[in-house]
Amino acid sequence: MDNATIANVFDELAELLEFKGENPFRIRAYTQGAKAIRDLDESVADIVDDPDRKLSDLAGIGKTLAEKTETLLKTGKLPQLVKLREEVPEVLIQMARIPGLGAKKAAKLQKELDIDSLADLRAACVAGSVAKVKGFGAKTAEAILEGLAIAEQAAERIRWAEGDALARAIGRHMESCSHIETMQWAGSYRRGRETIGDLDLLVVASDRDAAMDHLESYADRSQTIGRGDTKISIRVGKAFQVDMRCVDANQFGAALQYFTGSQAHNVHTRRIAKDKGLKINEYGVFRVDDETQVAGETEEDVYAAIGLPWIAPELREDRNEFKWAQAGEIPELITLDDIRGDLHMHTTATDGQNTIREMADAAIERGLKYIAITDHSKRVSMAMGLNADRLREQWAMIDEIRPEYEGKLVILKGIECDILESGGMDLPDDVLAEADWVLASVHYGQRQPREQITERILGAIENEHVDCIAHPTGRLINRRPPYEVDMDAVMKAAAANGTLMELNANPARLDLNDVHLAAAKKLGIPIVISTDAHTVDGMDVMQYGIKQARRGGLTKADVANTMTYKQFEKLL
Ligand code: DGT
Ligand code: CA
Ligand code: CA
Ligand code: ZN
Repeated sequence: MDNATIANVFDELAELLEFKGENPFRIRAYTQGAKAIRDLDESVADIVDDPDRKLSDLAGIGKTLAEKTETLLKTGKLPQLVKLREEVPEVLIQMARIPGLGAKKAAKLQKELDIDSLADLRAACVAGSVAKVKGFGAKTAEAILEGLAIAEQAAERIRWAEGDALARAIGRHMESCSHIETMQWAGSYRRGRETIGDLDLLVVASDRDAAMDHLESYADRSQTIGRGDTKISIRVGKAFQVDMRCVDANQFGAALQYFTGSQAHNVHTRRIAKDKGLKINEYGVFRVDDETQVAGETEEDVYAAIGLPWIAPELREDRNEFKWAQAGEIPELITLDDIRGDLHMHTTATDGQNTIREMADAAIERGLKYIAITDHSKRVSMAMGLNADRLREQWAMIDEIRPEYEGKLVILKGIECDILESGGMDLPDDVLAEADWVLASVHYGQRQPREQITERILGAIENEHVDCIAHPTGRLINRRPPYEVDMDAVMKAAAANGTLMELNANPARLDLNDVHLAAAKKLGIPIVISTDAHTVDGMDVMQYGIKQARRGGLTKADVANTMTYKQFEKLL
């Protein structure tokens, strides 16, 4: 059982206990434990197996949680959770989240009307049966309907790249407001989380009302949720929320630090401040004894006041950043400028839309020094995947083109070879042996049991011709969960075999994720950040991969395609 699965169990437990009105401290112990386990860059199962280590020695994991984890690992389930699930049906939890409903009312409705799903609830509201339940009435039924719509939409977090496009559009609009002196995005968007719940904008304005009016004049605004003296929340498009806060210039750094979060990071900064006799909040850093402000104008000042160097927003999740900061060892995170090669892209030979030459020219335009052409192998029949003959034809073509790019760009003969459902590679070893660069990926049989998928990937890692595992978990953000795979085993094998692992920069994939990347780094596995471009423009997604890499704490040295081609050739 991997860390994420264990963490999910504790989150669910917390949610159910919350519904039952349990002691909040107990609930918090579970959610904190879940976070600690999810963020951990080594396998919990390994720690439990290690006779020299104790799970409860880890920060955030108490004795109870450690015991439950062991039960979970040994038996695959938690009796407490099984019981709670029987007591509290899933639909009740969903109903309780609807604005205006709450646990008690939800339970009453569910029982009296025998509601099995939110769709049932909607139907019951529309049919008028909710209004007839004692203590409800037509008004309440209407409010529930409204709440349902919001709950459905609010549950949707958008991908970072979408949030980025939106933030840029709103940013351009706000720039034309002459009353705004300083403007900066905060929140999960600034931290580069893979999904964004809402956007948080901070401004210093000479006229706050005018600044808020200006936001309200944004063309795609659909609703103003609330507006006060310093804060306004609007919805743009169908439902996405944008918050804007106006702050004083001498508090801007403190507000930026506070609203960038994460909450867990902020809780930790407050604790550090307290130990130093200081208080830190959205207005500044203050001495506790006489309330004098000691910092607030810039973020650097805020961190310096509590004895820390500035911490990059991508690291602010209360994972390792405080340990690093206190030791003076904050990694110098990778930037887009560090990238010299792109080792995953498709052409018209399969499902790409541009030719080898077009991709090569686009790579040069983007300052790259080497690329690998990695079209699909034959198993991907929908994309006209290449068999050995067609692949060799493509390679002959690359041989022909290469002289044109001499001194400008190295074009590697690559392949994205499928790992077959039955195990083994889609192309014979003698073909793979001729390639400069072999990616192995799982596209089919993604619903196989964990052992089977893991075995398939381990087989690919052990194949001496495979250089890198592409999009290792197969997840599509907001669309498809990762396939079941023992990532600990995969990473250990990759480390042992010198196989590289991909961070696929496609904003829908971002695969490996941030926690996996930190784990890979710890094992010394070189990461390759690739665009998997299917068009010339597809090469522009590299930036999203860089964001994710930064969240994983990766530096230039951790990423293979930052090397010069000479160094990279040596690594291969
Ligand atoms: P999101 O919007 O769900 O993607 O995630 P965030 O991190 O942007 O969260 P959001 O928009 O609710 O709040 C922005 C930041 O403001 C958050 O990361 C930390 C800070 N913040 C908001 N509410 C609280 C709070 O109740 N306590 C503390 N300590 N910080 C808060
Ligand atoms: Ca937010
Ligand atoms: Ca917010
Ligand atoms: Zn691909």
